[in-house]
Amino acid sequence: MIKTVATAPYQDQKPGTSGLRKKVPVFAQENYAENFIQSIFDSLEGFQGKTLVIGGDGRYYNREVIQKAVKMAAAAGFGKVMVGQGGILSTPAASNVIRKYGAFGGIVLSASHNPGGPTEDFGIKYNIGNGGPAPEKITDAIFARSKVIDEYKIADVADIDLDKIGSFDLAGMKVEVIDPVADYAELMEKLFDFSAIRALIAGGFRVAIDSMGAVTGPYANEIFEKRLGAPEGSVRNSTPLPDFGGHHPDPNLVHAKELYDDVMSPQGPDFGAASDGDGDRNMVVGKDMFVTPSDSLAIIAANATVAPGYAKGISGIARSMPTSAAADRVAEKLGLGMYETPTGWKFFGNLLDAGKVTVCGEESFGTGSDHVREKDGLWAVLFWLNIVAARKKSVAEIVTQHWAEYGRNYYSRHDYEEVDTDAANGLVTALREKLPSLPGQSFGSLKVTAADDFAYHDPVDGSVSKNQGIRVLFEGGSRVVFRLSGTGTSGATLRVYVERYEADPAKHGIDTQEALSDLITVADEIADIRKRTGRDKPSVIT
Ligand code: VG1
Ligand code: CO
Repeated sequence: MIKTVATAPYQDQKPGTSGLRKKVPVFAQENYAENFIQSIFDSLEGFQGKTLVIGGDGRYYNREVIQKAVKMAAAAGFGKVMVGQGGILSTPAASNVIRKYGAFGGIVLSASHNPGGPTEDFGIKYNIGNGGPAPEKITDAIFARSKVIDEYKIADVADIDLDKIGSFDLAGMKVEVIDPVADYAELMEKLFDFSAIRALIAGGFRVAIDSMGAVTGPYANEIFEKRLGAPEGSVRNSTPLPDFGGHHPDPNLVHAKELYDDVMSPQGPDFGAASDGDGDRNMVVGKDMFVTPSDSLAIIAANATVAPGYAKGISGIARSMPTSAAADRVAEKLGLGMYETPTGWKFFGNLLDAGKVTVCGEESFGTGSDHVREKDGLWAVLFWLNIVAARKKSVAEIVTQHWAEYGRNYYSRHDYEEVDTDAANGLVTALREKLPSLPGQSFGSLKVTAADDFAYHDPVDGSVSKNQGIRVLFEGGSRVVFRLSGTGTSGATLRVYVERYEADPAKHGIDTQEALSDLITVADEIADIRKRTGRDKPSVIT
C-alpha cells in the first residue's frame, strides 16, 4: 500500500521568514508539494509511531495538499495524524493542538496574509514539538534536502473524509479529524476573564470583529458571539473562503480600512479588530484610536496582570528588532528582561521555552505569549477586551495614558512591494557598504550615532543569525531600519521602519507621518530608495 515515487528536485524550496511560500501554479507543479513534505520528513528524526498535526487556513489548494500530507505521513511511519475538520486549523490553534496532545510536530498550510486563489499564494510550514515554527537549523536542513531529493513515499489509498469528525485507520496509521475550534476556545477561556468581558458587552460595549473571509471566522463566532454574548453579526466575513473573497486577508489600515472607518464613524462600534489569513495577526482599533502593534505589545505587557492567565506577572518581553522600543520602556520600569530578536516568530521559541519571556510581539500586527508558540490574533483581541473591561476605560484613554507615563514611540512602516529583485539587492548592498561611514554624519538636525547590520546571538542555544536588517540609529533614540521581506512571492519587497521617541505628552497628538517626516526623508537619502526602486512613494504605509 506504500508507494515509492521517483522525483526530481526543485532548487527554489528555501523556507523564508515563515515557511515556504509560492504561487499556487508553482506548488501545483509535478511533485512540488510532495518533494517539500518529504524533505521535511527526511530532515527529522525519531517520529516513528508519533503524532503529526496537520491543518491550514482554508485557502485554495489547502485540501489537496492536506490529502497528500496525510498519506505521506502514513508512509513515513507516523503513528497518528490529527487534522482539523475541513482541513482547518488557525496557526495559533495548530500550535496549541501540538502542545496539548504532545505531538511530535505539525504541518501548517498557509501563506498567512497573502491573497489566495488559483493564481495567488500558498505555503507550507513545519512546526516542532513545542508548537512553534522550526528553527533555522531545521529549515536549512529541509532546504538542503529539497535540492537533492530523488524519491518520496506515499500511501496509495483513497482520499480521506476531511469533513467528518472521528477517527479511522489509514494504511496502519490512525487519523483523527478534530474540531478545530474547541481546544483553542477552551484555552482562551482559561487565560482571560470571560465573565468581565461578557459583562462589558452586555453593558452595551459594541465590538466588531472582521475575520476577513479567512480562518478565524469559526473561532471568532464561537468565542465572541457564543461564549461572550456579542450580538449576532458582530463577527464579519466569518466564512473561510478559498480566495478570502478576493481580498488581502491582512489586518492593517490599508486592507481592513472598512472596519477602521466604521469604528471611527460616530455611530460605529466602540471596538474593532481584524485577523489575517491564518489567524496569527491582529489589528486593534478603538474609537478615535488605532493601536499600533508596537504599542499594543507594550500596553499588554504593562497591563498583563489584569488577565487571570497572567495574574502572577510576566517574566520578560521579547520583540523583533524592527518593532518599536515602546515595550523596552515597560520592561525597564517593571525590572524585566527585554530581548530583541530577528523578524519572524521562530526566534521567540527558545526564549519562551526557557521561561525568559512571557509576551512577544512584532510590528507586523503580531502579538503572543507563552500560551502557544505562535503569534495569536484573537488572543491579542481578547487581551485588549480584558484590559478595557478591567480598567473600565476606553482604548483611547488606555493608550494616551500609557504614552503620558512612558512617552510615545511614533512608528510607521513603509513597504515598497514587487520591486525588481536586482534593484532591491543592489540597494541593500550599497547600504551595507555605507554603514561604516554613517556614524557621526548629520542629516539636517539628525545625527547618526550608530549603524549596523543586525546579528542575533540566541542566548539559549548560542546560534547566530546574521544580516537580519540594517539599522541606522540617531541621537535621541530615533531610528530607521531597512530589510527585505522574506514572505513575498513576486519580486522583492523593501521594508523601511521609522521610529521616533517623544517624551513630552504635549507633543503626543501629532499625525504619525508628520511626526516622522524628517526621518522618512533621511531614509530615502541614505538608501537612495526613489532612484534605486524607481518608486516615488511606498505601496503600503502602516
Ligand atoms: C512578515 C513580517 C514578520 C512576520 C512574517 C510572518 O515577514 O514582517 O514580522 O513574522 O511576515 O507573518 P517579512 O519577512 O515579509 O517581513 V505571517 O502572519 O505572514 O505568518
Ligand atoms: Co499570519
